[in-house]
Amino acid sequence: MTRLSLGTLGTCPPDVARPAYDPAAHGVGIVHLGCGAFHRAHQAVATDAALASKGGDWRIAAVSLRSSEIADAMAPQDGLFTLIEKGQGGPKARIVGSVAKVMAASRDIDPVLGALADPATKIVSLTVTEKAYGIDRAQGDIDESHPSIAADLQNPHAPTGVLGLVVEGLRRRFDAGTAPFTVLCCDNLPDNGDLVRTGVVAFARRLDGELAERIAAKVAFPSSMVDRITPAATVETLQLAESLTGLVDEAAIETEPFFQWVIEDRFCEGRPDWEAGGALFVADVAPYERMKLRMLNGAHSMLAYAGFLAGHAYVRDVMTDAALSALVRRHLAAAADTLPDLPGIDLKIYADELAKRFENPSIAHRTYQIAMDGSEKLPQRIVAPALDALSRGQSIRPFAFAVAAWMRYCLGRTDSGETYDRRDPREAQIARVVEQAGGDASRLVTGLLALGGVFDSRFAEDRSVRANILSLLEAMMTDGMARALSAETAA
Ligand code: CS2
Repeated sequence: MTRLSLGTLGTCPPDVARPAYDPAAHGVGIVHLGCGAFHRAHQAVATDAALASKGGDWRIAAVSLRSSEIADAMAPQDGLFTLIEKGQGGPKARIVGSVAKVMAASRDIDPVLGALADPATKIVSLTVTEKAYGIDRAQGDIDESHPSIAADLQNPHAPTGVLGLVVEGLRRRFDAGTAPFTVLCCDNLPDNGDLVRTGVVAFARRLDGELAERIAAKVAFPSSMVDRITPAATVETLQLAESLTGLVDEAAIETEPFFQWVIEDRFCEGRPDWEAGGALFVADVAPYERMKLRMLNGAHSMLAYAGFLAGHAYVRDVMTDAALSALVRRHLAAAADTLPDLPGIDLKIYADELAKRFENPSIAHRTYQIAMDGSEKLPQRIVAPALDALSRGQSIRPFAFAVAAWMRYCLGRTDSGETYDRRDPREAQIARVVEQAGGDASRLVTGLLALGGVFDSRFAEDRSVRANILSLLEAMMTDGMARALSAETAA
């Protein structure tokens, strides 16, 4: 079979959309850290539309930070990949041409640093997941015990972590008299622009006070809210891409039709016409970000823990479980109640649309995938809305339920006794708490609530929060998740 590439692109059947521009005619203007499925389904697609609409040197040099797999997959394809949209009707394929190349940082960091320092680079965007930053969110500082922060502070001119790379890139630019790039965080973190700014400036301050001041004064860190449900690609994804396009594509991805990107329009050196791809530019992203983190992501985390333990491999299966889907809707409503009004958005309609997206029968989104890195996700998804619910006198039960499900998941074994890997950056601490609790729900609650940086003390020390979590966790541990779910819906 023939491999997808610029040379073979023309052989695709006519119903496969192709770049409406000549990819090779556009230079690179963006370095993107983190070339996972989400980036390819989101920023790369919006950039593809921007290139088609207004052109410009805005192609993307993507960086894969840990593995070299995606770099190896995309090199023979000239950076092209197939995006398969799965909504109502059959799957639709589109070839995306905005990624010029993918560099594997773990193999060779020099080209990455070269791209960061290149005057042609105007934007450095990021989808690296919550845990990659190494920011101590409670203290508003870097976490010096984070492995890549610790390594990069030791060796700042040959960094491998996110903050180290951004700071070294900016240092090289300032030294060469080059204007700084804009740093655009696209991870699911609250106030993500300010948060990354705090981390970058704090990291730079450890190295050089003057550099830190220049970054603080000159670099733009717009916040952005990103949304598109994109499961990890599987062998079936690649097979489907081949059957739709007639070409072998090792980097194909599948995603839902829905796309949302809300961005603060503060860029130091210009930006692509991302509006052409559906992006919305606003003065303040925070209300959109909170809505999405609390409703979509909060419900996702809750249903991932409860669903995985109730035997549901995929989100769509969760939505066919009457008890659990009722709890998903309860969670969406409770999260909506913690939010201020957002002009033009009806949160009830948004909640209904989310439930429909979760139900999408053609998207195979694993609950186990969403369950990953819970200790990094719960603060903004569950704890923050719970604190608002507490201060408004609203019920905290749905949030306590989500935390209890996570705690139950932390035990690392299903109701039938099968073990699984927790996959959390705080694995060692969680394992210690679980071991010391020895199957006692109360000790488990106490130990996990005390994990550093996860639960705000106002949440952890609230008597009703603790009592609700404990009774729910006891029910989950004694009766099993399926019965606990029915009991909770009946309550
Ligand atoms: C999910 C998100 O894995 C997760 O934690 O909640 O990746 C979610 O699918 C996206 O944020 C949707 O935009």
